[in-house]
Amino acid sequence: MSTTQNSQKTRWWKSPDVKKTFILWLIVTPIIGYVATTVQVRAMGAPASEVMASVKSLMAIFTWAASPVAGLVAAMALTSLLGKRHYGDNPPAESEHEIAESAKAASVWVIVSTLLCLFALVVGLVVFQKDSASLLDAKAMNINATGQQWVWNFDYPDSPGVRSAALYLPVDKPVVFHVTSKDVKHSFWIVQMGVKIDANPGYVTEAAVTPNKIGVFDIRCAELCGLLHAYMQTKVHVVSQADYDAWLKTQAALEGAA
Ligand SMILES: [Cu+2]
Repeated sequence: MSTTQNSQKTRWWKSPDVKKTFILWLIVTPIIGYVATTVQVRAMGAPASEVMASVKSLMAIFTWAASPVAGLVAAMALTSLLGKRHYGDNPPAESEHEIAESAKAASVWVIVSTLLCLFALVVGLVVFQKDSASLLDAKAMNINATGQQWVWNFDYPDSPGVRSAALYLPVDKPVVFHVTSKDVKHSFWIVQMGVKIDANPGYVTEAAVTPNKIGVFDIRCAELCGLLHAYMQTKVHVVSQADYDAWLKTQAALEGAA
């Protein structure tokens, strides 16, 4: 049964190459999904807020949702690279490319892509919504975060006069960041808390989070802002409420003495 000679009668999905691709797709998809999810989720580190935990599971869901697409591309590449040899002066007949003109194949592709995009949009919006819920929390504390080439400074409007280069936050308390910049565009990023928002000169942007783990976490700039952009980083110390109050008192005393 040769596909070259009887290609008009042999439907594309019955071709041996398509069957081979399909079987490879079934094998490759779970491998890609598992490896990509494991590597990616490990690389993201342990979350220090509920938002970051949601972002992590969202990334895992998106990776699994994308793995059949990546799997199909890999399966087609493997079939072509391993199965096909140089054709020389005898390229396959045009009719072998029937799949390229198949309305059915195109429809399936468009519908599946649309569903995947809609799925990503809806699930993403749900997490995004959760992300910004603390912005409306009346009990939330306020922090002014100001970026400038190439440092971050933090002011504590609830304790006037207190300013620090490393951020201090009490655990389990919602906090709203009012973010701005003194010079160029920066991006305020608390890596393990899933907070990342632009810091624009002459403009205040807001982001909210509730740190839920005591520890020291990373703050970085996530917008290329000049020569020392890569070094524009500091730490956030998440401490107990008692430790936070003690730290504020010390800072206020230092401000008073200065
Ligand atoms: Cu930067």
